[in-house]
Amino acid sequence: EQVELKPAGAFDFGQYMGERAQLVNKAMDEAVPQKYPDTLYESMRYSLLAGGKRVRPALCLAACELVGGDAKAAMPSACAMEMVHTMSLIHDDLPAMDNDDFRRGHPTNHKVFGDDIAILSGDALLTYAFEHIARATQGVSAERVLRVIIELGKAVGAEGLVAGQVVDIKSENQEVGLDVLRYIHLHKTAALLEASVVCGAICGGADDVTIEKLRKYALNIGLAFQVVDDILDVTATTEQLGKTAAKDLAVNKTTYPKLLGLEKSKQIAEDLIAEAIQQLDGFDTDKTAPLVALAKYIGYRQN
Ligand code: GRG
Repeated sequence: EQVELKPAGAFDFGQYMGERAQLVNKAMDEAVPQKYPDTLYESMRYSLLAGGKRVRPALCLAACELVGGDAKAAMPSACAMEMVHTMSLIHDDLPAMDNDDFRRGHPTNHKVFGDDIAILSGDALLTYAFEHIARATQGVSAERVLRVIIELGKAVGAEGLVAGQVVDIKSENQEVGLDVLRYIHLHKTAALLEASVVCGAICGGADDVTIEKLRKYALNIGLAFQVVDDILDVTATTEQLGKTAAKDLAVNKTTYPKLLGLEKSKQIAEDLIAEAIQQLDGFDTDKTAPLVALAKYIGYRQN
């Protein structure tokens, strides 16, 4: 799958992300080699190595480097973020959830391997993510590795992704307010972006004040990601399907544009990105380029 990322200013963001994706893909290929039982590992590797922008690993490595760490220290955490993200997509695509046939340009995991193996390979990726952090992280104190595991556990479980997905499912075909919409976005999307940045910073040796600044950066880009997604849903659907189909789709789902209108939603996305970038004040400007560019990419992407 082609990854299309626009360069932001002098810093070549497209090239940066391409290089990072290559490093992360190699590390994940080595972390999850093909072995017995064949079907299980084929299913895990099918989704893990199927493309994707690798935004979460990139955030994790960039945060580690921003606070003065070596990216190698955060690589197992970066891979773990993508393992969790991938398994959440495998489960999200199942007939019992979103029932999707395609993901990242390929047939979904359950379409190729069946629902049973898709559930189990998702479970295996989720548990292995934690094992991999504990086993493979080098040059980071045991106390910091423990903090990383706690951060990721919180982001994924009943206080994170799973909670967001439950509230999302229960809100389908219902009128919900901005508070519920914000809850869904914070838990389904922002939580794992937050864990990616915070865990990278912890591996890089950051102090608590720095970690909390970067947490705020990540929460803001996480929320912006979903607001922009909602905006693109309206604009892309209207363009691609025509107005009637767009309206049909829109009845099932509450979105920012539905609650606040397109213009106000765009303003909110812009404000969130500005507030995220503001958190990077005080760091070395030549070191903040990747996180600034990632925030701008999330805020101003066109698809
Ligand atoms: C996590 C234990 C556990 C269970 C899964 C199904 C579920 C619970 C949660 C759903 C989470 C979900 C699908 C959130 C949406 C995440 C999101 C923003 C996806 C798109 O991310 P991109 O654009 O995608 O980074 P690529 O393909 O580039 O990685």
